Amino acid sequence: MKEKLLAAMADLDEQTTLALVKELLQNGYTPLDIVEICRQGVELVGKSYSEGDYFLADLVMSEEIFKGVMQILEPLIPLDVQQSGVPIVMGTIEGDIHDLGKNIAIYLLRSHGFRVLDLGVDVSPAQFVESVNACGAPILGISVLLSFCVGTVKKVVDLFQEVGLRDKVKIIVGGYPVDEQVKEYTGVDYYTRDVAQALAICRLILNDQRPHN
Ligand code: B12
Repeated sequence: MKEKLLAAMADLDEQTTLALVKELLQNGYTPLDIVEICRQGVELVGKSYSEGDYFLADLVMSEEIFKGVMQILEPLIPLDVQQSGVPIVMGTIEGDIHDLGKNIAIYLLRSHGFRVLDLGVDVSPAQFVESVNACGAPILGISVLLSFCVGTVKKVVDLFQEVGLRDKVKIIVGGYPVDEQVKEYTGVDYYTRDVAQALAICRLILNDQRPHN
């Protein structure tokens, strides 16, 4: 069933995708398991696009289907009403308007009681620095999907260094091109393409005492 969902996402078959999501839920899969399968599905869409088999309209379609999946899943992830404490600042890097992954990461963090300040997409290095400085956030999450925007992530890190705030904030990057090399090049503290790991990293940084579920 998991493979069928992956294939339906990759084939941009909306009806089958949504039906399978419901079926998987009934069979005990968690919303997070399903998000991960769908993420892999859209990754296949991206691969077909880069190989010339799919067009831009197909990328847009994959976004629509993913949103439909999230509409089913979101009500099942209870939002912790006691969102308190220091905020985590999050945004998509300048030049990049991809936000599906960022929004999922934010939703997951909020659903575990973290306060997250969402700066949206196309966020400049100066905006990131201003925001972290203004609210004293100990964590900054940057989403980057376009490889050519990785250099701008480095600019964010350099700007924090320049204004003397680098040691006040831990920076995590997430998104399609992130890996150990991107971490080394940009100078960020952590990278992840896995939202569950993102949650674990934030807990580690804040030494969070919330119950782990
Ligand atoms: C959907 C999509 C679009 C949609 C975006 C809709 C939206 N609102 O986000 C649209 C159609 C608008 C789009 C446009 C473009 N896209 Co596009 N897109 C994709 C696609 C298919 C899926 C991305 C996605 O949403 N994945 C699903 C999410 C859930 O996964 P994710 O982002 O990785 O996020 C997960 C983790 O990484 C993590 N995470 C993400 N962010 C963060 C942040 C933090 C802090 C943390 C902790 C975790 C975290 O949590 C998420 C949940 O697991 C990818 C293919 C791919 N393989 O990723 C191409 C892809 C990213 N796009 C690509 C391109 C080229 C473009 C365009 C330039 C196309 C064009 N010619 O115009 C434009 C760029 C527009 C711009 N300026 O940004 C390329 C990038 C190639 C590259 N190496 O740079 C890709 C890889 C496709 C390809 N193979 O060629 N795209």
